[in-house]
Amino acid sequence: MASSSEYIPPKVWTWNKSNGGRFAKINRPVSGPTHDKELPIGRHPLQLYSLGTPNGVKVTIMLEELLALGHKGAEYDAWLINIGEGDQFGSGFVAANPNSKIPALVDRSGPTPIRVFESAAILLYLAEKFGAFLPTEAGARAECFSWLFWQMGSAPYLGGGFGHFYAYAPEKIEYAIDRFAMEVKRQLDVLDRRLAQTEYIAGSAYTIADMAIMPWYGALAKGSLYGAGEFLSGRDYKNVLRWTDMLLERPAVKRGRMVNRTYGEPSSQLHERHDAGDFDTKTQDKIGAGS
Ligand SMILES: N[C@@H](CCC(=O)N[C@@H](CS)C(=O)NCC(=O)O)C(=O)O
Repeated sequence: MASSSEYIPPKVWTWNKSNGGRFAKINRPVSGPTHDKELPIGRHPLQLYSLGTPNGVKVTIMLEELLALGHKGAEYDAWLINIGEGDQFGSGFVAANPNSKIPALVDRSGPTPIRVFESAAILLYLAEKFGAFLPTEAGARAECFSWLFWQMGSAPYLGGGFGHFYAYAPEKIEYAIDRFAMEVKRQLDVLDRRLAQTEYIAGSAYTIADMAIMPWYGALAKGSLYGAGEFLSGRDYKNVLRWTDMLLERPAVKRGRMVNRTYGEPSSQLHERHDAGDFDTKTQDKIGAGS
């Protein structure tokens, strides 16, 4: 096995700011704000501060699904948080999420603003607030919780583990890629076997568990995450692909995936969403790339 030069950990770890990783500029061993910056507030009850990554689109899919069901209280402003530039370390964002990661939601519909962070917490908060996409029958509800939290526990192996070492680390370390490819393929197999039995991940109903899992594992199997579809033989996970394709056809999923998106076709990027009409008038192809 190819190995990188031998590393002997020192007695006490110290912060080497120039470790060369793709995120060296923003990764820090401490939390808290680095600068003063208030968050903007729009006119809708819900204020979302996010970016169109798999964790971000879970929430914009949910909001678009709620609006499609007719829940007017789910109207939202989606503000862009540029994590590459360190927006997540502004004082206003840290007040909304002390963990400095997108997505963060502030519900301003009541007398006191309510902040929610962690994508699954946001999905659950919205599902409970609007009584939607979360089964009420105990067994189905438990199944939905189980798969939702399966995603929260599993995705860091996919993103922070596999994705990091396969796509972003400054050198390709066989041991690390091997270890995480093995685990991520196992996770895909867990999903594939489940989806061989049920239409949606938690059973016969579409729930927040589907919204949480598809942007990560569906995208991975289809080859649109880390360019790793072929490497992980994504085509083998036929039930995952069947379910992903079904979800991607939903108009609300299509809209949700456009919000706060800063890559891909300009027509698929709606950097900020402040009105339902923005999908028709404010995508990057309409307002000019680079603006
Ligand atoms: N467990 C969190 C993970 C959120 C997360 O990792 N967000 C990433 C982008 S997908 C982020 O904001 N990274 C910025 C940073 O680490 O500084 C959730 O599900 O909300």
